[in-house]
Amino acid sequence: MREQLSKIREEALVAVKAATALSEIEELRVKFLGKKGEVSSILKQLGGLSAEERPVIGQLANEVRADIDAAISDAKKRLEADALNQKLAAEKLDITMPGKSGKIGGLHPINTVLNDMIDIFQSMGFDVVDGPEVETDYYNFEALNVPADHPARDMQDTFYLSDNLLLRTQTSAAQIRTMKTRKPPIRIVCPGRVFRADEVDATHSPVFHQMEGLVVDKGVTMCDLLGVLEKFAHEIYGPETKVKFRPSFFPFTEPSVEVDVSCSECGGKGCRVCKGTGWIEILGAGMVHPNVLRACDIDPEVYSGFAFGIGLDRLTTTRYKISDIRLLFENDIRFLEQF
Ligand code: 2NL
Repeated sequence: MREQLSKIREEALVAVKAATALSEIEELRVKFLGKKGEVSSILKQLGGLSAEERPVIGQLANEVRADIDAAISDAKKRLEADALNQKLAAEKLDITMPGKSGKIGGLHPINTVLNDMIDIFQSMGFDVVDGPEVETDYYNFEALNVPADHPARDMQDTFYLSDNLLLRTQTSAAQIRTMKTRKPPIRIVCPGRVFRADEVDATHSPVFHQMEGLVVDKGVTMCDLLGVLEKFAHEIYGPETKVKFRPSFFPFTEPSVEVDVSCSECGGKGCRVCKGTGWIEILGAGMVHPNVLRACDIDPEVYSGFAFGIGLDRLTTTRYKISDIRLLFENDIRFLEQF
């Protein structure tokens, strides 16, 4: 038995030392130290020994068990350390490598222009209001004093969804709603997409962007209109820009004006951008027509107001020297990345 135990110890220590996987170690533990293992089977035979031999062999068996146990612990530690080192080597991170930066989105040039415009009007005390793109005939035309036989109401110019519903041709409807729900003083701008059944070319698109503005209070005059719009033009184009007001006509304002600024490209000498005139038209405006105030239950004998409509698309194409309005709507990333 003594020899058997020595042999078991030798065999176990060699096998454990040679093991290359944790699963192998577990197999060896079962084989040598398990309930039905080799050391246990020796211990089971102790009963057959003499009273002198039993404690001696018993002690030896326990020593063998302890030695094998220690060897197994060592081997486990060794293999676990190996596994960790392998993992660390495989997942090694080189913190000196150059980084990969993510793609950051940017603002569409129209939104950059819009944000600038909102800043300018907010600094003059205007609130921003918006409304739906699908409107009723009443809010888009009727309340704005546009008569039933006006050419703008023609199917050729406006996208009708039904007899009564249409895609808004200007953002005025949001302002009509504000006048019907808020008491003056009112000072608002309404930016948004608007729609007209235009043929597409380098300067026309059936979808475009507009910002309308409205001021209603006691004692609002044409001078307030001229001052606000001149301030706007100087903020957008620079303080040296000349501003010119021309008489015009809109059904919803009386009197009406159109506003030109001196061409920012040639300084007024005449060039391709201003078609040789030295001036660029930027907006239309006027004093709110009494019929429009009346439609909103505001007494034109007590209150007066002015309104204006500014197209964003041409402001954007002239600012960034974009030759074709269609580029603004194609969402080609190679174009948009330039802004
Ligand atoms: C242009 C000029 C304009 C308005 C829009 C307006 C709105 C209300 C009452 C009166 Cl609620 N007027 N808007 C006024 C004058 C001009 O737009 O060139 N549009 C394409």
